[in-house]
Amino acid sequence: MSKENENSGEKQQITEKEPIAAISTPIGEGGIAVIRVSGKEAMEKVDHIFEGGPLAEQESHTVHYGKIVNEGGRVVDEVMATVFRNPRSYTGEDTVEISCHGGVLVTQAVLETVLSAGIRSAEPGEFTERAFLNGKMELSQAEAVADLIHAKSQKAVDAAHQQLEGDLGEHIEQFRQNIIDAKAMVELELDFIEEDVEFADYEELEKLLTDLDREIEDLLATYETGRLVKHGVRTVFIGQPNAGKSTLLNTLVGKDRAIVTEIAGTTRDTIEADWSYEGLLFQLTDTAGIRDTNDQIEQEGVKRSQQALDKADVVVYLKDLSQPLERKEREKIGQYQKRAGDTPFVLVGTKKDIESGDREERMEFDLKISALEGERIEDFKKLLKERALENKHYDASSLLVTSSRHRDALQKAQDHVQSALQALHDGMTGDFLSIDLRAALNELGTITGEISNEDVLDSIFSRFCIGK
Ligand SMILES: Nc1nc2c(ncn2[C@@H]2O[C@H](COP(=O)(O)OP(=O)(O)OP(=O)(O)O)[C@@H](O)[C@H]2O)c(=O)[nH]1
Ligand SMILES: [Mg+2]
Repeated sequence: MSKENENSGEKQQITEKEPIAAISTPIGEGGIAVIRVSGKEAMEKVDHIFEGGPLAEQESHTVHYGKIVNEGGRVVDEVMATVFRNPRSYTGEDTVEISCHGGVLVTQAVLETVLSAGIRSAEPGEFTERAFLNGKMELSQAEAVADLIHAKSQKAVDAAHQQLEGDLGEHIEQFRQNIIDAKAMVELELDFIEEDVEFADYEELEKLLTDLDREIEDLLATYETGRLVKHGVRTVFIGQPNAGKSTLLNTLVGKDRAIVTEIAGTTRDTIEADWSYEGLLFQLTDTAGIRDTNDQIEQEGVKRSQQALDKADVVVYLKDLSQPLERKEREKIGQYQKRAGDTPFVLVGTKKDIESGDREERMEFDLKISALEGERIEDFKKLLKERALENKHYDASSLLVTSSRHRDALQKAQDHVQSALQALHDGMTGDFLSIDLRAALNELGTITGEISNEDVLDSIFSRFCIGK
């Protein structure tokens, strides 16, 4: 899909590069497949192999029926070709989108014919990279395109949309403007400096920097939630063998993802499954029941359980209620709880349907469930979400920072703002403040792409699929 720039009237510096082409729809059988061609003389090049043109003489945003014909004069496919003229295209360049029949071989044949017209294959994300370089979108918006494609939950889609619409970019732009104002105040002062350092607008400058520090802090604070929304909440089920971990995982995902038997020690390796609840993605990890064992495979499984634990966003300990709680297990639970530290820890009693009254040790459970009977499973889902998001900013409508790259840049920008503030308090001269303010500006500029280098761009665009 090509997004026409609504503000095509505004000044844009479009650089048209050599034409590139790629299949932009997923490879497989489908009603239609789209091959995108973008770059200098895209229409003219396609005209070499398109019967039904010339596309080069057509208006922007018009669709034309025709045939793709190869060098030997054979008709490869009947297609519809849509013309987008510079600058009113996704990339900003002249673009042709060829809709052909959606078979694997026919699509490939159309692409090969297009390539034979002196057009090269596009690299992953190259269309979007050109859109960025042509000022069609800023860098954080381009990254949002990738996030949108990779999104696995509704919340992740929402967060990507928000970033795509430029909400993050607007925030950053406002921070930059504030820093530019602060710089102006500092530099104005420099002109008058004699021996005493004094800023005419000391209080105003102090307030500006203090507010900025707080606002960056507020935005940074959304990252914890943003990360969960984008990548999912890593939820690890642990407990003794036979506790019902695999049964619970299967119940949540609605299929027999993990093998369940009455034999203790059934699960040997960690098993992962994605599960969405109220728009939030959970990456569930079922683990091998933890116990002392001489079995080599099981030992390795237990080791992996421990590793999964260390990466968890939420730990769920399952205790089989049909078995007495022994002191040893009770101590173990305490150790896990301690090891989890700040990570939310949920203690769940399982097999409530066959709970035995007989108990050596008493323990407070967060919840008692029966996965087999479906008892209190809804409560369990609610509890999981609640605990995953506790102490986190979670306002579905507010802007979330979801990328670690953005988080790092914001963090560095904030450090510089804080050290400028410190310099101000310490009575340092304006040039000290200026250095920090300039550094903060640079950091913020890397988010929107005003400041970028090839390595950063390469690593961002290589996450895209070919054809985007
Ligand atoms: N009555 C009852 N039985 C259950 C319940 N949940 C699980 N079970 C049974 O308990 C046994 C063990 O269940 P699993 O889900 O394999 O337990 P696990 O914790 O994954 O066990 P390991 O993989 O060996 O660590 C199976 O026979 C299940 O059918 C429940 O809610 N009620
Ligand atoms: Mg299991």
